[in-house]
This record gives sequence, C-alpha cells and structure tokens, in this order.
Amino acid sequence: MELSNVDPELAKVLGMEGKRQVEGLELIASENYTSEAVMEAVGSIFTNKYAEGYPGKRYYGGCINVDVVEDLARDRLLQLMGGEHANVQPHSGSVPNMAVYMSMLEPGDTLMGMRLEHGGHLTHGHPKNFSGALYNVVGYGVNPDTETIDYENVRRLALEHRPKLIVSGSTAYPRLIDFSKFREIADEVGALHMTDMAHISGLVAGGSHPSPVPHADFVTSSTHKSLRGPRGGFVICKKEWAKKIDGAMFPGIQGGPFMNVIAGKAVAFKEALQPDFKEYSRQVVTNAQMLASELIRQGMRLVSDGTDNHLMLIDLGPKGPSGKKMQSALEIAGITTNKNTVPRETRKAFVTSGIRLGTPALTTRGFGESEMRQIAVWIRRVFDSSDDRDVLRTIHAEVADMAEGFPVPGITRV
Ligand code: DSN
Repeated sequence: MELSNVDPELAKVLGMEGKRQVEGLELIASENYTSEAVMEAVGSIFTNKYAEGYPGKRYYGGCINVDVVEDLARDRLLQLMGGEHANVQPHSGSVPNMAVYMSMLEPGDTLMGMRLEHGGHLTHGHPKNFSGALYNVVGYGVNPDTETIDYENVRRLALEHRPKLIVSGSTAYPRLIDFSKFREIADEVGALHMTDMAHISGLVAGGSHPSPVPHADFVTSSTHKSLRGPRGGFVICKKEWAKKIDGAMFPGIQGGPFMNVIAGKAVAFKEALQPDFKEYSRQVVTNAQMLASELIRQGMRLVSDGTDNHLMLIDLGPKGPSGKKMQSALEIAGITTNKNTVPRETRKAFVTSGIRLGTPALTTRGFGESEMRQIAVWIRRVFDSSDDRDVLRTIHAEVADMAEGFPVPGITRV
C-alpha cells in the first residue's frame, strides 16, 4: 500500500479506524457505510480537477469529463427524488440551507424552524449558527405531552409572525413529518417552504418515508446519512429558483466543487435507484422499530414512545446517567452513539439527558431484527452499569463477537 510507504503514521491510524469500524456497533443515526464503488469514485483522480461553474459553463478548461460526472449526478438525483432542478455541489448539508436562505431572504427577515432541543438543526435558526445570527428566528417545537410536532401550534406561530420562509425537517425527530401540512401553513401565510430531509433522504429514496418534494419549494439534504453516499449535500428546487440557487452556491458561498465527491454522489444515487435499496430502506425502519420496542420492553423511556423512521431518542431521565456519561459508557462497550438533548431538557447541551440511536449503518452491514433484540439488552445493561468497567468490557467482547459476522463494505482486513 502506497500510503504506508509515504506516511506510516497516518496509515497506522487508518488501520486502527478500520478495526474500530469492524469491531464496534455504529448506532449514530446520521452515519452509514458507503459502498466500495462510492469510495473508489471519491478516492479517484477527479480530485485533481478544478471546475468552478456548472456543466457547459466553467471557469476552467479541461472540464469535458467532469461535466459528464456532474450531469450524471444531477440527472440521477432528479430521477431518484423527483423535482425540477438539482444542485449537487454543496460540500455538506449546511451549505444548501445557507444557499436557500441567501437567495430568498434578507438579513433580518423572519425564518421559522424547529428548535434544536426539540429535534431541529443548528442551521434552522440556532442563535450560535449563522441562521440565528442573520435572521429573525421563530422556533417551533413538539407538544410536551405527545412529543410530536404540534401542527396547530406551527400554524398559530406562522399566523402571528408571518415568516418569509418555513423550514421543515429535523435531525432528531423519530416520527413521520407531514410535509403537506407545512405546505398548507406556508401557503396560508404566504411563506416559502424548505424541507431539510438530511436524515431521511435514504428513506425517501427507498419509499419508506413520504417525500417532501411535491410539497416544498426547496428540498435540501446531506448525502452521507441514510442515503449512503459520500460526505456532502444537495438541493432540489423548482425551475424558477434554479438560477438563484446555483448562483448562491457558486460564486455566493463555495469555490471549486469537489468533483471526486460529486462522482461519489453520482454512484450513490445510481445505487439508490436499484430495487435492493427499497428493501434496504424498509429494513432500516423495521430494525429501528424492533430496537425501539425492545428498549421499551427493557424499561427504557423513548421520546414519543417509539419511532416511525430510522432513529429513536432514549430519555435517560433526570436521575439516570446523563447523555454524556451514557455515550462514553456505551463506547467502552463497543457501541457508538451520540448524546442528544430531549424535549424537556434540564441539562446543558454538552451533557444532555438523552441518547440518539439509528439503524442505517448496522442495516448496511446486514443486521436484522434478532440482532436488534440483543442490542437492546446490551444498552439496558450499560444503563444499569455505566460505572462498572468490568461489565462494560464484558459487553465489548460480546459486541465484537457479534460484529465479526457482519462485514463492513470496503474493509477486507483489519
Ligand atoms: N450532525 C448531523 C447529525 O448528526 O444529525 C446533522 O447535520
């Protein structure tokens, strides 16, 4: 391997990361394993090419091949998701959100989005994010009893504050989102509607979650979560906004696109168009629902009492270990998760009272319902013994034993 000749130090860490990914259980709801074909494209010579601009209209020569790549990615994305225009250049999931805001809003305009502690994203108006700093943000949340989106309250807030743009979508919401209701509310108050479907884009692609595309003026997403592509983002919009969105992305926000990553996106979109991706997305949801019901059977409390999608939030309660503590105990046990705020959070955002779990990555490895039952048992044991390193190490050995039977794409040797 050339890398170990050139940089043995880096090669060593890469090997250790391979071992971690193979031996552990990846339950971070926003992570996944790309296919070898996606990694091949991302690691290809397309990384050598500058291509500022868009296919047929570049600021550099020599773009004959990368134009084909970007057209493939855009066409496949529209074939997969529907919609009228796609931009596949965003380096991440935050960038398309910024592009929509920059092209549709003036600083000081009113933006409505879901509050972070109720499941929204930083870019939906958090005060420490550019979105909260530049715009007048009105946050909506979940009903405290049902812990599901209170659409009547969203409507009331929209009528009161008259936002120019309403954002639907979330990063930690375990239930289906009714995008048609957001459309109705946006139309009632004369607002634009943007859906950030980053978490569920793979489920939408596979037909396991209703699509926001018919109901939103703009649909944004990252590509590396349930959609199983390389790290990056995209935006789909109506034709009337295409020029503004493309201009906001480049030259407004970004410079040269990562053509190697766009090549990886093209491959991932092709993979998501195959019939087995539908089966994959169904299994992600089946696994999540099994894990959720088994956790409840083990006596854990889940926000909204379950899940309709790929993720769930364990509410550890004010007396249990904090999210921070539970995350690190689970990590010692070989289970990777992230701490997360819960709707009635009493602790700080870096501590939290919740743990977020998701099944896209394990489903890619071939985990099914019987493994989910066992994982629920381990999580309960970690919860009960979060200070007992012996118990955590014992669980780690059991976890590694199970994980060994499920290969990770692209890792043949550890
Ligand atoms: N950081 C991502 C997540 O984990 O959900 C959101 O962009």
